[in-house]
Amino acid sequence: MEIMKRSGKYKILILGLDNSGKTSILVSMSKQSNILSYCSLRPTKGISIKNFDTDEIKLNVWDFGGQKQYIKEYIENFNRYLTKTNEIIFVFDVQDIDRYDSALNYFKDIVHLIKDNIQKIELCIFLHKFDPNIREKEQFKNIDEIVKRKLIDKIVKIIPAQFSYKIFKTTIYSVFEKDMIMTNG
Ligand SMILES: Nc1nc2c(ncn2[C@@H]2O[C@H](COP(=O)(O)OP(=O)(O)OP(=O)(O)O)[C@@H](O)[C@H]2O)c(=O)[nH]1
Ligand SMILES: [Mg+2]
Repeated sequence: MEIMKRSGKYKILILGLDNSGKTSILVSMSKQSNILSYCSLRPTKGISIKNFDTDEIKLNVWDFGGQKQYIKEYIENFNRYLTKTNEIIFVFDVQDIDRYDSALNYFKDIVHLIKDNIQKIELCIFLHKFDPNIREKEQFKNIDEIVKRKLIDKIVKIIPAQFSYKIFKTTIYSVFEKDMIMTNG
């Protein structure tokens, strides 16, 4: 955030598997959004770049569509995308338990690629779709324990000790909620 104060510009990359909710999160950040904005969402084709400008900050957000056919190219050219990046947000869909491992593999590749840049890059992990009523559904009644064991513990193991990171539980329901549950910085 110091960099943002100095230059007024802040570049964020938002990554994660397809359908994890990245574009929806960005819609939630936009002042113009309403319920119809969510209905018209389609899978993002490649990378979609959006600017959220206020008087003080120019936020430049790169939304990396997560469908399989795009990911290989991102990994191959990631150094290019990283130029002037201040923050990376990686989104996990907590409701998509079958694809936790696939999401973790993608996350591992990204962490590996930013290892040498980390001094300048903030790493945020969103455990997304943690909806207010999630525990009422039979298949998610133990979601806290499942997320801890199958996601958080593994995420923490992937991140090298010298990295600073923040992990949040997020949902687009109840407006956009962002509940920090862990940090080492
Ligand atoms: N239950 C729940 N569903 C959500 C939440 N956020 C997004 N979704 C739904 O998840 C689906 C996928 O959302 P997108 O925002 O298009 O996902 P994406 O990560 O941008 O997907 P790609 O563009 O393919 O990478 C949509 O049906 C959203 O309505 C949330 O917090 N809770
Ligand atoms: Mg999208």
